[in-house]
Amino acid sequence: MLTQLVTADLPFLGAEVAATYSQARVVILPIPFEATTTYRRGCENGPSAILNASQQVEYYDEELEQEIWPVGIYTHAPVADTRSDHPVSSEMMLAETEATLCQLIQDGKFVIGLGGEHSITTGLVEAYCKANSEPFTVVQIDAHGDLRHEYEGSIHNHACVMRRIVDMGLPTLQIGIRSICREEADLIKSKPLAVFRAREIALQPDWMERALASIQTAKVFFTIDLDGIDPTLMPGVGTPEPGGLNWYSLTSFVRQVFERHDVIGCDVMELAPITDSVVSEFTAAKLVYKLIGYQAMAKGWNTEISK
Ligand SMILES: [Mn+2]
Repeated sequence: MLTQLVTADLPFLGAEVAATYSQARVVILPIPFEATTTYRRGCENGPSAILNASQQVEYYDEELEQEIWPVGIYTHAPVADTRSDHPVSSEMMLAETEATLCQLIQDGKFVIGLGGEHSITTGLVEAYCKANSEPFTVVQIDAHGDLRHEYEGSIHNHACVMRRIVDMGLPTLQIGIRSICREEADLIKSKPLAVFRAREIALQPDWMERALASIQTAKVFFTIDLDGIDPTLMPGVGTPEPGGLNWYSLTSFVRQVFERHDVIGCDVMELAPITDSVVSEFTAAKLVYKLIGYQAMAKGWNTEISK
């Protein structure tokens, strides 16, 4: 058997601007777990690729007109790592993810999870359920509904993650959907669930106002499956689908959610790097920096560089 070396990743943006854990407001949590992907494999390498690509992200955000890193960004060690020699089951991954996040929440950190396959989100959302007595909306950017009860014999398949969250009783908002099976279509109608299809996003300019208005809770958790983005911009995903959000629809929608709601946490999932192209991981890394920047603006965090 080939022993795969798991080398230590660089911190998000680079060691030069990394905060210590106690200083950090933001924690990047890599979860390089892959067990149930069904088409192109490789998402267990997603977090490392994003961290490496982040070394090339400009510190100054030209949209927000300031450097964001002084808010304090700490990169956690990977959890539920399927690249290691120890087998990690879906149940172990969920338990480890939830336990790690519970501690980070208790320490007052704003956490961005990096996947890894989308099933990880169940563990993250479980931790926020424990920490929040009031309900929050899970806003999902994705090409797929992920609403199957089970897939290929597992209820923890990545194609089932939003069904687990609907079963928790949390409100959801799905953005960019363009691939669902009959079971999912029936569930969307019968519940009914709030879904904005990719087609309507491309063709109806008022979609964003309507989507924002549909969020009924003050608190929001964001789960971003990178395949929600147009695959010409984001080819490095396991299950690409034609259509999808462009960069400006995505970032302006995300920014407005941060401005209008209390975003309690985020994840960026399913990056499966492509050899000889850095477009996908760089776009994902820039998106992560945007999430931090939008939260910094919304919360009024100090971005002054302390001397
Ligand atoms: Mn998904």
